[in-house]
Amino acid sequence: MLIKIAKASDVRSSEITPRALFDQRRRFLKSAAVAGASLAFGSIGGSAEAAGAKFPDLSKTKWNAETVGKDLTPYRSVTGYNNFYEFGTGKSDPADNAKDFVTRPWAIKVDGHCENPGTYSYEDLVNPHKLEERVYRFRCVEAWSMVVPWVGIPLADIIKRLAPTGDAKYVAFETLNDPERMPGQQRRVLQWPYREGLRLDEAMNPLTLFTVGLYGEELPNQNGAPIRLVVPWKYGFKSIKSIVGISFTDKQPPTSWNMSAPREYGFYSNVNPEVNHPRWSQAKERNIGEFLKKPTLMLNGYQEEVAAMYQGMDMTKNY
Ligand SMILES: Nc1nc2c(c(=O)[nH]1)N[C@H]1C(S)=C(S)[C@@H](COP(=O)(O)O)O[C@H]1N2
Ligand SMILES: [Mo]
Repeated sequence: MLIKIAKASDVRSSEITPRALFDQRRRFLKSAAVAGASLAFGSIGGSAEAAGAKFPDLSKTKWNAETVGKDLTPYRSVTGYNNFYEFGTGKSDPADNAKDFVTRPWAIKVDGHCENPGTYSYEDLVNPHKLEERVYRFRCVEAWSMVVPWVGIPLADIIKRLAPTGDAKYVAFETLNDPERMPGQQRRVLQWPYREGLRLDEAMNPLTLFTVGLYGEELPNQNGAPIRLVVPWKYGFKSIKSIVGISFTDKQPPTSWNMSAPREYGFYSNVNPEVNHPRWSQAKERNIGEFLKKPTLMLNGYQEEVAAMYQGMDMTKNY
């Protein structure tokens, strides 16, 4: 009797675990990097895979799928269920409406209290040989979560190059403001541009990632291409997408969600199961793609790395 051995290509994608898919993509990307030039024309598999070839030597970190101890959220969920109001307020709007968003050339203006202000290109800031892969839990304020292998550089490395002066206490970030290219900005659901900010020590914390990719590929537009933050102990909205401005300030900068609903969203927005949102509980979360809810962890499980920054602070007042 013949035993049919399924080839990877025979397995329906719904049967592939995120982890297996990840390894499979990895192998593909490795061979893609070797294939090199042909990819420049997008002849194999389309632009997402071709872009992946730009990350030839991602370094592994202590934050990996094994140490995080959770199944990765499938690629299609991470890239198909998004908040990116510049491209619409529905969860599938960003994937639909950001398809043609052009992210090269890309410039980031740096100003405020630092020694190296100026306008930097994507290439100035992102050295492809310095990129790391970090599997982080990510918790949205709307009580869904995911586990994602991000690709980036510690924000601290970027900030050190920009050399903040003694007056710099906070870092403010801004997203592109261009209603022609970001159609969601034609409605004033938020005051544009989208703004976020961190205290300088939070920005310099080793966890804070200046992020350019996920699952070994360049960030899909709906996930904040070409550069976004990932601040994994804070609610998702702190992880600002498509950054065009970095400013070192002496005062706490205004942030979009705090401006829009100050009672609901504070400046800190640390993940905290003990402080409920005025309209819903924050005690539990649902990993997108999973059925059962699970308890939310204090600081999203990153206490060891970040709790010291908040010692003596009343986290219920500084929510
Ligand atoms: N510029 C900008 N950044 C943004 C948002 C946004 O609407 N605009 N949404 C935030 C919210 S609420 C979340 S939960 C995360 C979602 O990131 P993801 O789509 O990659 O999962 O992006 C954050 N960054
Ligand atoms: Mo969010």
